[in-house]
Amino acid sequence: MTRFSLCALLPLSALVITACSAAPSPAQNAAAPAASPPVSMELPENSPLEPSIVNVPATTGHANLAPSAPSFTITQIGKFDSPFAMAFLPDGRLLVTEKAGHLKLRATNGSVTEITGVPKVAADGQGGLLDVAVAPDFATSKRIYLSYSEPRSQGSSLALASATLGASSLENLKVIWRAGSDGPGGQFGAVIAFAPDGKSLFLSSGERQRFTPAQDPDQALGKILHLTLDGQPAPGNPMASAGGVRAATWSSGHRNPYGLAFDSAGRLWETEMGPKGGDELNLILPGRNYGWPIVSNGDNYSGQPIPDHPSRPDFEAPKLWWNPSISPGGLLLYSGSMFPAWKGSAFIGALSAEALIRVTLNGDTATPADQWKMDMRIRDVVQAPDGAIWLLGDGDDAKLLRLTPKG
Ligand SMILES: [Ca+2]
Ligand SMILES: [Ca+2]
Repeated sequence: MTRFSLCALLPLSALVITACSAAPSPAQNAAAPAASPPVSMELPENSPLEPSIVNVPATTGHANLAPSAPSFTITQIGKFDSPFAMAFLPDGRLLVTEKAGHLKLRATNGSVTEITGVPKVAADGQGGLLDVAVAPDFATSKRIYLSYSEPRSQGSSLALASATLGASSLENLKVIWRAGSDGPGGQFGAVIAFAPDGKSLFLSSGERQRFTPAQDPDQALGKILHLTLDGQPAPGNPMASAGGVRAATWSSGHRNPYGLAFDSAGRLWETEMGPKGGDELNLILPGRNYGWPIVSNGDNYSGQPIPDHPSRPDFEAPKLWWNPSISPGGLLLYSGSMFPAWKGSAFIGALSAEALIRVTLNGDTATPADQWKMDMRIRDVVQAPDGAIWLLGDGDDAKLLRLTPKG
């Protein structure tokens, strides 16, 4: 009998206090999840068929535009190796994550140093060191947040850590939240967005190409979580009294959410990589279910159809969707003054479409406005303190670009 199957036979109370918990590492502060029973390392190919659902085709919200030439000046200002995300410090320095497990700090003069003390990551496929976010009170706390795929005894788990940023190292590193559901599978989502009041945070958690966990209220996969700054379920969540994963859940039924940002009125917007032809821009509302994997305006990569969103109007439909796929990465809600005409617009970095996409927002309504051909896969989009828009590429030799008005 293996260690894992023995653990599976023990009652939950025993699991918590016995050696079934994974061996502690120096960075394990959040309650380490008990080792799970043996999990299949095979991923399903298709979403589960629900033959009782009659397909009602989606007819509104299709957002693909013909690509156009960029209408701004593009300046290359750096290069990174398979980066995932970037975030500005208040003084204009830039933190960049590289999936292999490197946290880089770019000074305003362009020089780049590596920050030591990052947690160990499971760097393969879509996993590794993922998002970086700078605490709203960074000026006094020096606190940053990192999301990453944490190596587990079976596969990996999405984890969230906080630390204080020293001159060239992380200090006081604490793992404050773990998804659990250890096992195989790529897309972690992993994007951090602070609430407008700066007192809590939202974290996107992908379904890791496993489909059904997105509809399982007891698995933190395929969810948007709402947590305190210390990684606990935020008070006031839709299922706050239910405990466990449910208490931390803000919304469910997501596939692979790579963009998460608030607009100036406090609405939370999300970009989500769907299956083939089903990429989405969603307005995230508390307690709502966004339908994956039961409905999608796209279909399985195998060609097996999935009923479109109007087939199940009880699920929240996307405001916009893209077919062919664009593979949305980071999402920026622009609030700067360098591009005054674009204040309030959403900017989406597209990987497979190799485009920067602008969407205008008016209350709850989203309208596609521009799809600029950038000739590179775009992983992240952020606003610099001066209002310039910075783009981060993807893969080896990924470019860092600064966009400024023409002329
Ligand atoms: Ca959906
Ligand atoms: Ca469909």
